[in-house]
Amino acid sequence: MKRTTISRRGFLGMLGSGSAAALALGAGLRPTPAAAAPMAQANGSAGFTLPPLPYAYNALEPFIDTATMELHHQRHHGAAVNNLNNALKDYPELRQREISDLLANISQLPEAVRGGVRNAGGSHLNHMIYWATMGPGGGGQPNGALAQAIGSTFGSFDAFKQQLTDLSLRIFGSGWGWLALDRSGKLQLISRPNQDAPVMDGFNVIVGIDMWEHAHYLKYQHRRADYVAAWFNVINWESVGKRFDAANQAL
Ligand code: MN3
Repeated sequence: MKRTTISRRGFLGMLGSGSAAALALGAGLRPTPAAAAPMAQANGSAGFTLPPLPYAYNALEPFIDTATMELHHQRHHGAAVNNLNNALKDYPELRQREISDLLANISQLPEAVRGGVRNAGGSHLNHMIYWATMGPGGGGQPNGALAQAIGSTFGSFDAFKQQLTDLSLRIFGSGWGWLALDRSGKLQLISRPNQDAPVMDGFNVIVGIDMWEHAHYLKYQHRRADYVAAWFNVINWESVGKRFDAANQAL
């Protein structure tokens, strides 16, 4: 097994700090929510790259199994990165932009690339958030401002957990269930089909669960409720709380 050498702090830093670049965008473009911005640095001439996991592939055992993590990260997320670069092969300037920036402004992109950005780009962003908000020793409950906001919005952590579980299990086909901050700063539970990224319609996602079959089928098969319950045991609430704080600051 290949262990990653990048530190978790370094990876999370990449995911969390895009506000300066986003705010420097030209007039007419919507600023990218800071917490959704995956990477602040330029993408390089090759375009987008697959960031290493911030933990080992077996780090989420027994909740998310090693084989699923390897396939999911290397093959599914990796394919999305390749497809995104292929979709933008004639637009080198777009390959230098942040993916959350492209998605937030998708209606202003050339029509020829919108499908690729929506699907492959959405997948790239969604998966980066998914990896960054899980971790070994996870689970439990948030604290700080996020805990207060969840309590005031949903009544209790348990009520929030039940509602996110129900919403995720109601997804028909492939999609994602999300806790997100809307433009007014209100927490909402939302689902999206396929790889549609909520940043396309102004949501800044805080944490979410991949409900595609590839995310769970090797270990859980049809038992999607068991997968959702397991995912709650690997949520890195410290990382999620930082995303919430960044999203609030970007309002
Ligand atoms: Mn996936």
